[in-house]
Amino acid sequence: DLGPARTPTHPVATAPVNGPLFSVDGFVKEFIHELNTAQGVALARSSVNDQYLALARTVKNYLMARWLDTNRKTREAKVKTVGYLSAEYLLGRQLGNALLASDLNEIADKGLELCGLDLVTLRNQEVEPGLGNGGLGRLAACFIDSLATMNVPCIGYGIRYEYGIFRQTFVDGRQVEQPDTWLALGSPWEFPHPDASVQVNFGGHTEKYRDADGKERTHWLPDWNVLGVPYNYMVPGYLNGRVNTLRLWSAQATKAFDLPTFNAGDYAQAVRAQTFAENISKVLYPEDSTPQGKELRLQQQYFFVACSLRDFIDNELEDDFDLHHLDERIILQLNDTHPVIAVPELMRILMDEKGFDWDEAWAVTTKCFAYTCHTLLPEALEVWPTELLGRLLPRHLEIIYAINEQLLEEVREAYPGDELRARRMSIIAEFPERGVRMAYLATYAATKVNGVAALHSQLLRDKVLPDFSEMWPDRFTNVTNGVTPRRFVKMANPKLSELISDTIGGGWVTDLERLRELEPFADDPDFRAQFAAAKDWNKRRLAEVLRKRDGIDLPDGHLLDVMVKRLHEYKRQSLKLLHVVSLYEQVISGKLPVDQLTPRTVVFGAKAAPGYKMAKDTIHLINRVAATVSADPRLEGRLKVAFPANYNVTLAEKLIPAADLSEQISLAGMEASGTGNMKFALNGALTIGTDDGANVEIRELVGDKHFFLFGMNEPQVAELGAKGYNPESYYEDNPQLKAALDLVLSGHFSGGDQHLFDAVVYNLLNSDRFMALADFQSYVDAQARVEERYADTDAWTRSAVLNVARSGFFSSDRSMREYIQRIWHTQPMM
Ligand code: 9GP
Repeated sequence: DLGPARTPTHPVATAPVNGPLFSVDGFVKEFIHELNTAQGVALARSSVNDQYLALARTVKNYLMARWLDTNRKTREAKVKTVGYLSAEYLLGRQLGNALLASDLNEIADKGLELCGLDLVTLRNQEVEPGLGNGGLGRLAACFIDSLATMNVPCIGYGIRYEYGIFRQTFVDGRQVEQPDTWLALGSPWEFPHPDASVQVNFGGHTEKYRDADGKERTHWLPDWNVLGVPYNYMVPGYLNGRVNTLRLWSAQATKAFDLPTFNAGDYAQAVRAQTFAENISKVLYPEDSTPQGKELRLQQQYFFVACSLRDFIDNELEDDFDLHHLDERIILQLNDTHPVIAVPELMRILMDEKGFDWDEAWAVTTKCFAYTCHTLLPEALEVWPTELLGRLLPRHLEIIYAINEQLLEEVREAYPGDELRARRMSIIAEFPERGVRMAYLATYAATKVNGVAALHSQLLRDKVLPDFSEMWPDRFTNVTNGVTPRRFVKMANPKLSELISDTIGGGWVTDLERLRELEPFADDPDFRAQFAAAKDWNKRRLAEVLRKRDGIDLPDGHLLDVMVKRLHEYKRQSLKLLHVVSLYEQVISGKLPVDQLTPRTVVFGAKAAPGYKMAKDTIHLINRVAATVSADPRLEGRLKVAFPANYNVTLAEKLIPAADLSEQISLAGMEASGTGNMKFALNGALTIGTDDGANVEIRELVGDKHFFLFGMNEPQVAELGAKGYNPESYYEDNPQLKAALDLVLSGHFSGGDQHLFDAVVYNLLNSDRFMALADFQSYVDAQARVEERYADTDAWTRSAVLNVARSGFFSSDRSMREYIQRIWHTQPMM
């Protein structure tokens, strides 16, 4: 008996209990059973890991019936499904979310207590699946959470990397990467289905032949293949009984691949072959926003989309389904260009395997895809060399050429004589080498193309794809990103959640705009006091985490100033660092009396791509500054810099709720959206930020007075770039900036070594592609306004409350609603 499915808007406290697990006794029985049978240990002899695994399985068992039920109902209803194609899912820990979604927290807590165990300890045992780099992968995880909660059929398709994003450690302040062995202690959340494996082909050549009707057809004769093994994960909706599926593919060698070698007696070579095949899903590429055009990465991309399309067509549709109507059953969302090879793959399936002619296949394909672009950095838009693509996927390259011919024909027809335009719009780039512009291919094939914040979508139209948006203006749209309030408020910030629910009821968890009802309470001193108390509690919790995890002491009573995101020059961690160095320099040189310094702790969290030297040098410099500043007695403990290693979702869930100030300081026009910015605002931090990405919308919504804006806007950046930007002139003209940079150059942070940080400093002085020096003074001025507001506790808390109350727009539920209405045209199931 599944019991009645509850509507998500019900407050948790009044929810009826249902099912056998919904009693403490039932829960304990199941837990002990799992411990005994799956782990093979008695409670008295079990390790924390045994206990965690048994608990995870207990919760999973509870969700299991709902999952099967969801699958059955969805299949029977034959409704349209969202096929979210993403190379990354940055899931974060699963247990807490599963407990929340199934309303088992209290029962688990009590049940474990009866066993003499502590839920928090068991939760902390989980190693998060870090199958993503940053914002793009985390967004995918938020989106699938929202779709499940909104009762919308969705299958998330991706790759089960054996090693996710590397574990960052610091050695003498420098980043050292360690492999992320997230599977080592067991992976209770996944269901492998080797029986449902899919074969994926690579290499070889194509041949033409005539079919029975005399039509010319093409045949791909690949020369190697691998198996894709699906691993299913549950994606539970919040208190609604729906459990969607995330299907991640793992690569294995096929028999065909290694048997001939093995039979020939070369055992070692056969094993090497196996390793070669399994390499495909071995490791997540750690580049964020700037992909490396590596062969293995293209293999990964094709591997997972080929598996996913095959899986959907063969396993999710009825045997006799007419693929001419494929768009009635699936919309494939391309998360950035990584899965775009799915476009020629679907064409290939329809033409070469299902006998469609070109026009039929194209008509279906163009209805089945939509494309989201997540970047503006030109170097982040993937272009695959035709040499590589043709070697790995010869049939796909032929199809891409044919698609391009058709595109160019359309362009020439629409703009006769404009050969330059045709060349600009060609999917095939000629320089610096012949390559396939995956963003153009996606744009041409998709029903809709969207950016991820209003400004970004505008710039996408105007600067990245201007010819396409001129030719097909209706194809372009914007959906501003969002984040799931379940994980990032309800779960991460229990005290604030309690206060909100006590004040306006629990409906906000699935209807985040209701946070607006908090607005009047910004003027209620009692409410403000409780709000501030929740923030203090979060700070104490963070202090405990950082002490245990990193040996970092977080001082009491400081403004907690947080910059957490990937280390990238465009995000400008160097600008934040210059501000810190400048404050420090002013105190030690006597320009600023130490008692006039606002007590402040600056926390950085950032991983750098292992091959990104400037980013790694910046990390090194931050760590050196942190060590020097935090230890200097002249600051009397009023300024501290902390850089906990290995920032990840788990740490974010502790850091973000504790923050007072959110640093969103990218050069305007560079950050597509940002999603950290939303999480901070929703947790009552005030933002200091540029007019970039979703900051623009955050500021509009929370109000100018409650957001610290600084720096050039995008047109000003463009103008300065066009005029010729000379960073050194800012250094020469601004004594405060000069003093800060000179202090770095003096060797003060590097034990007297005056050249250790030359690369960072001279890059700023001579090139500064992201114009940190140009925005320095404006940033420092805005920080002064921050300090002024912070000194007035009531005014600060009032602004913080208003940030929460006015940020309901940034729920990923709202993003999903917009995708559904404007892009996917799918329906929630009743
Ligand atoms: O850099 C963007 C970030 O601004 C955005 O919030 C995120 C989700 O849309 O995507 C990031 N883009 C990438 O990681 C690569 O395009």
